[in-house]
Amino acid sequence: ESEPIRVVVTGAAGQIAYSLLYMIAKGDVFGSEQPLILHLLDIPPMMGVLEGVVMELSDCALPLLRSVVPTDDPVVAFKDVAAAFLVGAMPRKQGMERKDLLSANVKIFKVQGEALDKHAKKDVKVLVVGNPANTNALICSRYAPSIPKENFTAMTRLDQNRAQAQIAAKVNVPVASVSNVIIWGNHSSTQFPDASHGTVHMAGKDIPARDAVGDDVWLRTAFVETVQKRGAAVINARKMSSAMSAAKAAGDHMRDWFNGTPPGKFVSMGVISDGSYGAPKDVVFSFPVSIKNGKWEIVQGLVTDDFAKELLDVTGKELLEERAEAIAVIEA
Ligand code: NAX
Repeated sequence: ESEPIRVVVTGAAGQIAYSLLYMIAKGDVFGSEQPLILHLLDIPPMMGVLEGVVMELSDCALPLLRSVVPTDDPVVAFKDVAAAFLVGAMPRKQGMERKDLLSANVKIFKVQGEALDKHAKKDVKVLVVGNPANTNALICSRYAPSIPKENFTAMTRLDQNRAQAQIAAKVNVPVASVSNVIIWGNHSSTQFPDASHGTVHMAGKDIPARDAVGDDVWLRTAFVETVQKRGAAVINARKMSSAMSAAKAAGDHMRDWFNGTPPGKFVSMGVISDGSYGAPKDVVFSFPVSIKNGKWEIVQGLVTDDFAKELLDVTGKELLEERAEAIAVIEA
């Protein structure tokens, strides 16, 4: 039997973690053969709530879960971890813009970057969920110089899943029939959900999503806006931000990073930009990636038209602004 791996979830007393911890602990992410030790980090006022989460994990009687380490100390939380889900942050409230969150949250990710640098495994895979996710991932990586930059990623998988669900509903196929829909740029309202390289599996073969949808105007307007504003729509309806779907997406992201993507298929992840597709360099930008042996590569050679170039430019500019604001906050 394999040795247990250590996995940390921050914000472990929060609502995303409440769904995510169960998924991880039952084997949905690292596989049904991989035993786990879960490290749960939250802040001191949440330790009582966290104790309840620990009780419930125990009461789930999950065979893969070998032990649970609840803590408010980043040193304990990040010790020897192979995977880190950085969920903990101040969540966006109704009517709040993501920018308002930036100053509060980048400081958290500086501290956690430093702790990862000192205590985590050097090949730790880090997924930042807490917003502003892309910029938090960038800051975290900067304060963890002994860990490769490629190991810090930000979650845009929820946006991808939302986009693929919209296409599936439009075409009336099961969601698993839709692939290769791309989220470009920032996990924010400037993101560009792009179905122009997507495929839909119908009648035994993959056909272009554009042909399956048969409505380019919809793909450039209502589709884009619905995906961009889906987070806000969920908040308006539920009075709380997306949690079940965010947890599912975080599990999808990490599972694919560890296990790889099938030939010809790609997924979207916020990764350190090398300037591909005209994106600014050295920001965490969501690109289509294919994954093999635990390493992602940006999919090259996709043709982007003027409409796409314009939207890529807008979201890239926002990431440059966020980076400048984040650095100003940290250096103040
Ligand atoms: P909750 O407020 O339910 O939980 C957050 C938890 O983080 C709380 O228990 C809080 O005490 C804890 N926390 C705060 N500071 C911490 C620190 N320094 N160290 C450890 N824990 C800390 O929020 P939840 O709904 O779970 O959302 C968490 C984050 O995910 C938010 O930033 C939210 O904006 C972000 N989201 C990101 C998404 C994405 O696609 N990238 C989508 C869903 C979600 O909106």
